[in-house]
Amino acid sequence: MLRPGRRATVAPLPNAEAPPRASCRRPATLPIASTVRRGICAVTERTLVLVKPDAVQRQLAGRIMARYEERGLKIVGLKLVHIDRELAERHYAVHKGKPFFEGLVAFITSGPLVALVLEGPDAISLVRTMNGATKPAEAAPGTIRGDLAVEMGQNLVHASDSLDSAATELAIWFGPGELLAYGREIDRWVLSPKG
Ligand code: RTP
Ligand code: MG
Repeated sequence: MLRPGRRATVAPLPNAEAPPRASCRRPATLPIASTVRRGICAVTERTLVLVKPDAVQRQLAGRIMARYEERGLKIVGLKLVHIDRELAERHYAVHKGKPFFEGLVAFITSGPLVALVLEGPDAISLVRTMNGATKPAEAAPGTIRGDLAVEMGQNLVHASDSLDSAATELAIWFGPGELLAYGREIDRWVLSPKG
């Protein structure tokens, strides 16, 4: 029983560990979790971020992840992986057949990358805004690409661009049990009571 003023832990997604709260259940296929904030149900999105091989090689991975953490987003999944062509083609399936596809696959398989799942209110659009425009020349200062990148082909980060792509990408990159549902002490200072 949740007492007024107390925060519940995040209700888990299908591939997270604990069972969902019956009172706050969301559709199982969506990359969203339900939180009870001071007795009120609130929807919290999850999004896939890739800190791409160029960021790892440039020793920017920690600084880039710190930006998301400092914003208030919660890391609920994290791994360092060197992916093969098969996974790269699945991740970038939407771009198959485009002139840049082969270069994109070659780049994303060229070295280790960090895959992470971030959770928070409006996490999908919030992270896209933080990443900045695909072309670094068009990315606003203050964004990751606007501050740290100059080439579209080496633009440091990827993020899901919709609820649908987040659902697909979370399933591609993280298996059952690899996403953790947990509360943080700071959440009462980051998340508003009504969500
Ligand atoms: P991402 O998927 O990496 O988050 O980037 P995005 O949504 O901003 O851009 P998207 O259109 O999905 O393209 C994926 C990646 O492909 C490369 N690209 N090259 N040469 C080109 O015209 C071109 N267009 C896209 C970029 O590296 C982009 O991040
Ligand atoms: Mg994209």
